[in-house]
Amino acid sequence: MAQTIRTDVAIIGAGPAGLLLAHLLAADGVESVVVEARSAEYVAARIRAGILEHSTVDLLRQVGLATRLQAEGDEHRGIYLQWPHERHHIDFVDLVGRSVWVYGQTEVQKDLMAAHAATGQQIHYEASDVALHDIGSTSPSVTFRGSDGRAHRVEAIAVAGCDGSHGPSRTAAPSAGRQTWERAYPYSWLGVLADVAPSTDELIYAWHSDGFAMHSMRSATVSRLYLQVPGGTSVDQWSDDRIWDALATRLGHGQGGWRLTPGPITSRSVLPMRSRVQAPMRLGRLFLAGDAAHIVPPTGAKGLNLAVSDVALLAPALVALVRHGNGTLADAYSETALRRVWRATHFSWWMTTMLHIGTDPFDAQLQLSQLRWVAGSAAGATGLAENYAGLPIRY
Ligand code: RFL
Ligand code: PHB
Repeated sequence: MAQTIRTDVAIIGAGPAGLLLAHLLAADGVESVVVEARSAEYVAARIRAGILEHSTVDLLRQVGLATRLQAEGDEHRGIYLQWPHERHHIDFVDLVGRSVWVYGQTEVQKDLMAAHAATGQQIHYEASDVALHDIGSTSPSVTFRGSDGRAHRVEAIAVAGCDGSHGPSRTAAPSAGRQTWERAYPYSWLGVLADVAPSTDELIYAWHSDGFAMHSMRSATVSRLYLQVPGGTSVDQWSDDRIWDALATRLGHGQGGWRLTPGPITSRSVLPMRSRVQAPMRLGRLFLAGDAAHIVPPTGAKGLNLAVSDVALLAPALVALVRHGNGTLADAYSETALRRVWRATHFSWWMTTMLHIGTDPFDAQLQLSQLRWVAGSAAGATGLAENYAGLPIRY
């Protein structure tokens, strides 16, 4: 016999979308139970995104989750956009009056886990066989096997699918009721973390004929760097020396006196690049948020920020539904969220295709022309700044 748990909202996935949703719901007196496939240690240690846009930081501040972010994060005015022999600063604060923050997703995740533990609400890590039931009815449920091997059933008023691109939520509804748009890119990113002070004060996005490169950071002593590599690349093909040599070439070591300081690499991984949007984001009493509904390539730094903006729209909709039986915001959720999702999807595709090298030399000339226009014209630079620093949550 499954052990039955009754709650207001069953949340699948304890990533940023799931845990932030639990936090926002708890602040309005709505109870939730979170079900997560991985262990707490694994979830807390995953290395992923690094940039928080303006509206994400505002929201985290409003809900009391920004204490460590403000003490340990780093506020940036903009980014550098470069191609061989030219580096241009795009100053978001001057252009659109908004900044971004460098604060790793790992840190956001730890803050969310600490806040969740403080509310005393239920969370089940290391859950297996997670399945959704009756999402078309007004009494949906989620079943799973707990880490102790026992069967559980969470009965709720609504289910939030925050379980990323490989979780069960996005395919829980009949395929006839949903539509998916996808774009696979023929390249990946090789990402490394290195124990060395960043060689730049703000992020560098570099176009180079050998392939795109990016210099990001996590702290005053930890750098995060990326290289465009062909799809299907294995990390074993890249020694530390090969990585630092490629970064030096593509990022312009020696140009205008700029130096890239190498250091010990502590982690490396290959990240495939794709775009995917699924609609609608609401299927009966199942609401999708974050990577469960959409994936963007990381070039626009939007994945984590979109997870946050989805949840900022979803939380008040679920509060109205659960506490007052009012479905107006819930009915509008998918359409409202998708407007912002498509804007970020276009921006991420645009940054990706402007900066990554393909096979066509004509495309390369168009990319350089586009980069010169973006960096050299107030209209071009403002478009990039407005999208990168982030649009309002209700876009
Ligand atoms: P998450 O963070 O993937 O969290 C989903 C959670 O659901 C759990 N889960 C399940 N739980 C229960 N039952 C199941 N059957 C489940 N299956 C999965 C997972 O274990 C996980 O804890 O999604 P969320 O919350 O929507 O947040 C989205 C962001 O994490 C994501 O958009 C970004 O991190 C994207 N991303 C990056 N973005 C950047 O801007 N820069 C980066 O460098 C960057 N690196 C990355 C990334 C995403 C990655 N993934 C998802 C493959 C690197 C990776 C590896
Ligand atoms: C990162 O620091 O991991 C990062 C920053 C900006 C991006 C992608 C990744 O566009």
